[in-house]
Amino acid sequence: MSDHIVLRHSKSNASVQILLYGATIVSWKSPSLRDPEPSERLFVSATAFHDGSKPVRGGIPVVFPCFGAPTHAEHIKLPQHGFARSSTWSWNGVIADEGDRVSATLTLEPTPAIAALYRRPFHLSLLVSLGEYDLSTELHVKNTSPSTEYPPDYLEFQALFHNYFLAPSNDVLVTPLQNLSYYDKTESTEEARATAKIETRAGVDVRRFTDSVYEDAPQSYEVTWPGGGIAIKTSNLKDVVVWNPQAEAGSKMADMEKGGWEKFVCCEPGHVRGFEKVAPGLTWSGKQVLSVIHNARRHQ
Ligand code: TA6
Repeated sequence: MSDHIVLRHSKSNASVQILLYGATIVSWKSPSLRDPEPSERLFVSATAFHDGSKPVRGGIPVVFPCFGAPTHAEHIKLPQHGFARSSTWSWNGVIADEGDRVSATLTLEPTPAIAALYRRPFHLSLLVSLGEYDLSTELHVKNTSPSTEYPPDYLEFQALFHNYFLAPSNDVLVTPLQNLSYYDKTESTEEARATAKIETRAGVDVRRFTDSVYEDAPQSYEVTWPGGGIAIKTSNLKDVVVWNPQAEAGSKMADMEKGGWEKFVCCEPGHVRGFEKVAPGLTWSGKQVLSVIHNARRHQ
């Protein structure tokens, strides 16, 4: 069995490549109405690790069950951003081609390596679906606990799609985030990082080192730059993170190519403030639809 899946859209020749490692999408090539030749929409660092020693630096890593450094008692042994993006997922070998969409589903259950760090039973599935000009990813989290106790043996988790969009980072704007409450993780003290701010900008840029967690966001965003853009529509992902390390942080990352921070913006929908909780036998799902913006406005 190959270590990756390739989906190709027969009508637009769009394509997506998904690694079983981390269920990480490492390429999404899509045409637009203006340019019928598919072009890469995601950034992957040229110095990303591909040997399974650490998560791929780029593409669309899946963050589960914790975002950032773990804070929940059940997550305390886990690495930053949890284990989903550094575990090898399973694929049933099926590519579902429905004509207008082509999709594949990957699954993850506790492996010995996961169980050594995380004692909860769970079943994850990630549905990746490629359209003519869009790509959707949908994460299902099932609590497979057999418990019938009361109160229920809830599964508590965070989840996020850590999208790295290929874009000229210094010309990017993310909208609409104005008037939202957010937390600035670039602040130098824990107290400042834990203090909510209000976004005053109509369009958020990442010209400086940016690591902002917006809470209770509109679940519909546009990431645009002169002549390009991606629209994001989500369901059940109430928060969104905007990140670019710039040279300040990017130059210290072993798997970030030199100057890589000038080539991407991360706009990451998720549930990362507080924890989702799902009762035994039930399933939570969170979805994003990424669409190429065909007539991206030129910025003022
Ligand atoms: O999503 C933004 C963020 O949480 C940043 O704080 C930065 O750590 C980034 O994720 C990358 O994290 P990683 O563990 O992949 O180096």
